Amino acid sequence: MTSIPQARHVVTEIPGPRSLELHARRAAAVSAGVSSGLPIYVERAGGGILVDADGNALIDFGSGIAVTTVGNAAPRVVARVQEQVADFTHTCFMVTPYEEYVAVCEALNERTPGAYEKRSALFNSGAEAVENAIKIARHATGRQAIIAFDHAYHGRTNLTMALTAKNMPYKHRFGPFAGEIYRVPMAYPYRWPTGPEHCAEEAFETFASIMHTQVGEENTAAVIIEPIQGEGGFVVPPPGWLANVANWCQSNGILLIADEIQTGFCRTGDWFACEHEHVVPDLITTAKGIAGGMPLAGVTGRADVMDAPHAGGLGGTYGGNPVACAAALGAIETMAAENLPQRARDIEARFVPRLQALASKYPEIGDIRGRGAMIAIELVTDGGTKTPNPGLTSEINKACHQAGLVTLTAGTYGNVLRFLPPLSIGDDLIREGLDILEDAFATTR
Ligand code: PLZ
Repeated sequence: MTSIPQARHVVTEIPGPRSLELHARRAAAVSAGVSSGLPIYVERAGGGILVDADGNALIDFGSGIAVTTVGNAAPRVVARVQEQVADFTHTCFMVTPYEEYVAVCEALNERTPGAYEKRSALFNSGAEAVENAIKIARHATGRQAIIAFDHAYHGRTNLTMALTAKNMPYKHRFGPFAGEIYRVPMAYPYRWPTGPEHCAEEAFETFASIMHTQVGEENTAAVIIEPIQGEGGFVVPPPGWLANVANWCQSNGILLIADEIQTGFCRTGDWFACEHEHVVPDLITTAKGIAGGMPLAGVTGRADVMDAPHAGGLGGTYGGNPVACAAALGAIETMAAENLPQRARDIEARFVPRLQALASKYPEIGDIRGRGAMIAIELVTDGGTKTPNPGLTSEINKACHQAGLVTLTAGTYGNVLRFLPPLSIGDDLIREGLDILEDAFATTR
């Protein structure tokens, strides 16, 4: 348990004077290209609370974008990190290896979907994991084309910008982008033109047709997909669609890469979101929740695919840093010991009825979706036209911040309010956070 009192406590304006001071200092030191959604400067965090430099205690519905799934400074993570950091901090696994890296790969191979023999490799960030999954897929298949979906988010490096769909803020003026990336429609039930009931079938047909006529199955190395889209707005594809895509990939010798960087590690109520659909990808990318906040990422997959690149073809100075690996072992142990998949499902059960009640009052809530502790509402001007309402989304988001609740937005149209609480948050804080959201609607609208 964390020593931080699990209670919201707002003592200044948000952000308060000390945070504003730090923010001014930052403007003179930090690139303006790096921005913060809620510039309170954090000093401590744990359970479901962030404490800022002014002594405000805010409820955390963001987990640092789905990272502190086990909670901030989770005891098992802290203990392992402290021990490791005192033993040694770095040798470079490519120079002189160590056990912690191997143990994290073993845990990944064991926990990820797929009964086949697996291998893993470790990296520093989600984007780096995606880059490496693509490298491995191209090497293993001898093919070049990579397929990504509308609304996809896979990172900010050059190759992953090419995979990411949204221009602002991710791609604008940062091109040219990597080649041999093709985009296909996402099965987005709420916005499917002929209605959600036709989404699964028509989206799959369009996908298969584009693949055949514009790309060529035999040119395609891999299809990469977030089983539930994250930055794109928590888009949950209709049941069966992902399985159809997976089967189609398999029959065409195309690898399926599941990007579970945001959905993975208990976030959606199972260890991995693919499991809900009984889909077994060939490769899976993980990061975020894997290491309780320390930077670590992985690519896990079929042994024959993962072993395809020549020795020395994969790597990096810091990939699988021993301190980050120790943190991952502590985080994974916490997830299993505390049955965090179940906790994520409990959290869903606490959120959804409250959001439904809110939606019955406010027609601007067009859709409620997500799984586990990855839930969102999509805001529109009205339920009929479904015109995105980014203005209201931003106002509600700000009103929550002012009241001491950390919320995040998402979505291609900036009109999705998303909730990603740490799984260590208590029910009282969830209730209070949802009260704040309710007040935000009452006062903003
Ligand atoms: N794949 C599915 O969600 C990171 C990005 C925030 P990195 N999402 C948060 C931002 O604005 O930069 C993400 C993801 C999925 C890949 C990534 C990339 O992970 O660790 O941020 O590189």
